[in-house]
Amino acid sequence: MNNKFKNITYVTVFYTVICLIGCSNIASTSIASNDTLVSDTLYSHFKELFHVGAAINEETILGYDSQSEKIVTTEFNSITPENSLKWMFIQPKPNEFNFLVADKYVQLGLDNNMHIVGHALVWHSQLADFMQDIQNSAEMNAHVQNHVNTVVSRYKGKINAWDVVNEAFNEDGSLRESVFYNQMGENYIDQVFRWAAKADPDADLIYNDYNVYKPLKRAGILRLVEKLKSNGTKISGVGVQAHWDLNSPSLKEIEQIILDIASVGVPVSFTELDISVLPSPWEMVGAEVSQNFSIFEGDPKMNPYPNGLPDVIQNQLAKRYEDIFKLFVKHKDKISRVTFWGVMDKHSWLNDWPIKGRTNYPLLFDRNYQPKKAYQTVLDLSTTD
Ligand code: 9MR
Repeated sequence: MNNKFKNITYVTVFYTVICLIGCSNIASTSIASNDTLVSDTLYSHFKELFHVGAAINEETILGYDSQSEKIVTTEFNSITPENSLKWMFIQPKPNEFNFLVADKYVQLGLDNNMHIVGHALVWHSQLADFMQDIQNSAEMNAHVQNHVNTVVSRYKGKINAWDVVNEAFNEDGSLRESVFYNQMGENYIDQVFRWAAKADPDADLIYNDYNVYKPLKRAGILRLVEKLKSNGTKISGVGVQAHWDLNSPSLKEIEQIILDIASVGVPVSFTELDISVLPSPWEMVGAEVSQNFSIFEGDPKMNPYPNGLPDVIQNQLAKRYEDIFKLFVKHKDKISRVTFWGVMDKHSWLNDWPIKGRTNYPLLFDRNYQPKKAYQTVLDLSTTD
């Protein structure tokens, strides 16, 4: 039996229990008296349009968080490893690979017939220490080629899409002077995509970044796509991270992202969607300040909802998700995947960034693994425009 059908039974029991405990803010579809209603989960609702995924943490991958795992396997048909496939964990020392958690991650996806994402092959952050010290181009090339080839080959035919290069651009659309850029030269992205394509010709190969709503940065990314395509280098799509908040970027800006990426002939994946509801320190101190916001730690003004999200903000969050998903539905022909950056609010990275120790509410499931109003709003959307 297809695992997704088995999961309909699990989700019936799961939401019955949850609703008996008391879920005030979700509509009658959650009352598990009717399998067809309960089986309308996020991924099944949008199944004909695009994949719906979640980034999962190590606890979920290793089976230490069964409630999270249940949500992942019933609500989503795609997964991304939040941290477990990053270079510092996979290859902490030269040619010493550790695939323990990564293997379990891939197995979880295979067991549940999911679209499996690999994140991220080449990224200046969460890189192994030894890579930071390399001062020689040939050595850098050899390590990057070895990493890409070893990791992609291991999961050939299993990992469906790779974030091949992550966050390579500055905000002005120029290339970031990362260790890769400095040692391998400005064509390093093309080279890395070629190595990835050679290791698994069937995998989708994505370039992934944040702040893609900013025109200059987006222009740099679009130039890259066009350059790779004109060189005959495979690139399958642009990943738009989508770490957004209640007001920014505007719907118009989001729509422009979709239109512009589609105009260079590749689909968009929203790879890391979450909506912060907390005040932004950038608004308080201006854009030029360094990103160390420790002065705000413990400041109640910057952490206004430590004991729960007021209904008025819960409603704003639901409306924001509704508006965003309406756009996604409108442009379904240009979008291949929408992935949330996490499963439930408790584990979101946004509780600790850009200010540590806050209580944020960016996802569709709350701290008690219950669906929020935004969840229901998204599920209630028509999938035809
Ligand atoms: O969610 C990840 C968090 O647990 C890590 O501490 C952090 C380290 O940089 O990375 C987070 O994930 C990032 C992703 O890999 C790339 N895009 C930005 C994400 C949020 O920082």
